[in-house]
Amino acid sequence: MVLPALFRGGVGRRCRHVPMKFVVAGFAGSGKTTLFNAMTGLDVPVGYGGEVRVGTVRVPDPRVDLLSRVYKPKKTVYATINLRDVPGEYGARSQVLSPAALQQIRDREALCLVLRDFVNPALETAPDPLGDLQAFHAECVLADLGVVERRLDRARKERADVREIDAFETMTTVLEDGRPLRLVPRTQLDRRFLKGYGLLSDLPLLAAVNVEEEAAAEPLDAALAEELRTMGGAAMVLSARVEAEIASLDPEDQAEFLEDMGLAEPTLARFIRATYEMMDLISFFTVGPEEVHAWTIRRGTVARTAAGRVHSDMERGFIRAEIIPFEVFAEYGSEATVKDAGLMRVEGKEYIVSDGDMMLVRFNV
Ligand SMILES: Nc1nc2c(ncn2[C@@H]2O[C@H](COP(=O)(O)OP(=O)(O)OP(=O)(O)O)[C@@H](O)[C@H]2O)c(=O)[nH]1
Ligand SMILES: [Mg+2]
Repeated sequence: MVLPALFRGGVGRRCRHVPMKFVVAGFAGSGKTTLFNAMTGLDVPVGYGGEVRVGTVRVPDPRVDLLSRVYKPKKTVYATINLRDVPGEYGARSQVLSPAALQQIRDREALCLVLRDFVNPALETAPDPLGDLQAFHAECVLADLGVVERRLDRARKERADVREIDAFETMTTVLEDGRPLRLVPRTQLDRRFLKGYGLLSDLPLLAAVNVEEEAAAEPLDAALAEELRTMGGAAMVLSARVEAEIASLDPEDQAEFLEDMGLAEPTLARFIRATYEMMDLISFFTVGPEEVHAWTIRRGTVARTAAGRVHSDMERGFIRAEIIPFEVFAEYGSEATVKDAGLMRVEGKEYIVSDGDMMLVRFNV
């Protein structure tokens, strides 16, 4: 019945730790691989093209840092992202994405778009992040329109479900209007019918405006911010080179370096968290001497389903959850003091888990 037992394994199905699948995309030489390296800690050669790569990104979370300091567990598990790096297309087609590149974006769950705002000596074109954003957007809308029109044609011929035809008609209208699908609210578009088509303009979009090192602490250009807002996306200024350098430093040197650059924390940490939050993802924590573990769920998930994220037995045999909100824990410093203050809550299976809940699941199978 107590949590640590499950980490010894042996009961039912294994833990389900499924990372979200993100992609770094953008035009040639915009700094995608540099950013990918900084995010994953890998050391893929930068500079020109290369292969598609994947890596794992740890979602920085100061709450997990604190829990790990308090519990001193054998293992600390942060939420993770599976990240893919897609090389750009060179030559005359520098503001175009190849069909192969588009294919690498399709099966992902969120899109980090790198917009070049620095002089790249290997390219003839001056930086134009706003132009690149618009070109990228146009590419996505065009590609989606092709997919949607083909399916609509077939669906009509096959006399498919009217709701499906309706969904594809809605999408055609939106795309013909040059708007991305992500702007269409759930109530107006039944996304069940979109599964498997990998529609690009429906992906959550976070742009990294990749600037020269000297500009790393500058605010986001207003026109860019506005353009992204109308696309239902968001953006952050960073310098991939600076972030790569920070990532390679020892923690002691990092602080000094950040101060020199006029940065409060690595922008990358904020960027990763922002991508995560954009997907409406939140974390709950399980803690103990064996393991401090951040689990990822969608906002609105009930306790019983969340428990199933940890172990299928916990979902099946769910009795109740004992909850300590992280803020409360941080204030009181230990489980015992929280309990003494009467601030540990007992919740049932329908309880909607909040971001930062520390959860102990009582279950019986
Ligand atoms: N000045 C400056 N140069 C950068 C920055 N980020 C990347 N670069 C340089 O830009 C060049 C291209 O960087 P990559 O990371 O390989 O770019 P990419 O988008 O992966 O390029 P492709 O995969 O070929 O499309 C390299 O020489 C980088 O060092 C930055 O923040 N500032
Ligand atoms: Mg690259």
